[in-house]
Amino acid sequence: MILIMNGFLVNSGILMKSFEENDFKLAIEALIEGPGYYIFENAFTEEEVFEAKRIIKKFSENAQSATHFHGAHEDKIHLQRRVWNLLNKGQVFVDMVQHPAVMNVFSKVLGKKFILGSFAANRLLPNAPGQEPHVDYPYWDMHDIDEFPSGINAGFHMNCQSLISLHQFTAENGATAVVPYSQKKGVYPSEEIFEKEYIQILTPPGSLILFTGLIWHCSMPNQSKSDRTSILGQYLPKFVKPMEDLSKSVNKEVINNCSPELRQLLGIDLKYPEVLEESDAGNAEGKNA
Ligand SMILES: O=C(O)CCC(=O)C(=O)O
Ligand SMILES: [Fe+2]
Repeated sequence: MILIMNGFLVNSGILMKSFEENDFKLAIEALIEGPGYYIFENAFTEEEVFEAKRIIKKFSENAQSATHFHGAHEDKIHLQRRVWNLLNKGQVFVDMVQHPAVMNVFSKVLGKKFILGSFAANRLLPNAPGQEPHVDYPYWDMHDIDEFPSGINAGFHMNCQSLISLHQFTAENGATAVVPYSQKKGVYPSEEIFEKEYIQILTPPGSLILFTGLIWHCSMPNQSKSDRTSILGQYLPKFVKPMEDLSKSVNKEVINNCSPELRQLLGIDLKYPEVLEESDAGNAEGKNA
């Protein structure tokens, strides 16, 4: 899509850098067997980053919305702003959500009909305190292990995340912290171990970081004088219930214009749960169905 902004021609549909099969292979290995994350630097153009920041700023100027993992800093919660349901807020987000690296890598880690559970922004204003170390939905309340099936482990992944850095991410402005290889533990983070073992992922603006939701991670305090914003995509195997109710909230226009990739992400062709007594008679499952 071509946009004209402040006299500049902006092609929000064109990706700055294209990646190859081998990059995807390395990313899959990194997520499953390696450190649990992989960085695609400069995956998005300056224009896309500019447009995304502009829209996120507009939607988060005054609004306070639902957020997570701020138990220790209730008094500063206004310094961290979320913008939910980004797919309704601009074509740039529709493009970002289905980046080829996301589609290729996550189809191997999560299964080829994987879906989207959330696409939202996390804007940290100066002095935002960052988050508690955590794992992501659906593992995020694993601190109460009794809510989970007995024997739950990291044998396969029920969440992958994309994180797009819209600013240069630095130690000062709260670049995302992770504990490499912690996704293999399959347990809720220990704050003590996190403190000793975390590293921060430093990236230029427009980078795409892929990681598994089981990696111990969090946003760190923003001690700089400017904003630090990320876009977070949550991707799930086809059988995990999404966190944002996208089937109710994504606009008809977005759905009517969606690519096959976005159609898959929105789970439009998935059948279950189904009212089976009203379904066509006959065999619907099995190798020959
Ligand atoms: O913005 C970040 O660095 C990460 C945020 C995050 O992990 C979350 O909100 O679940
Ligand atoms: Fe997270």
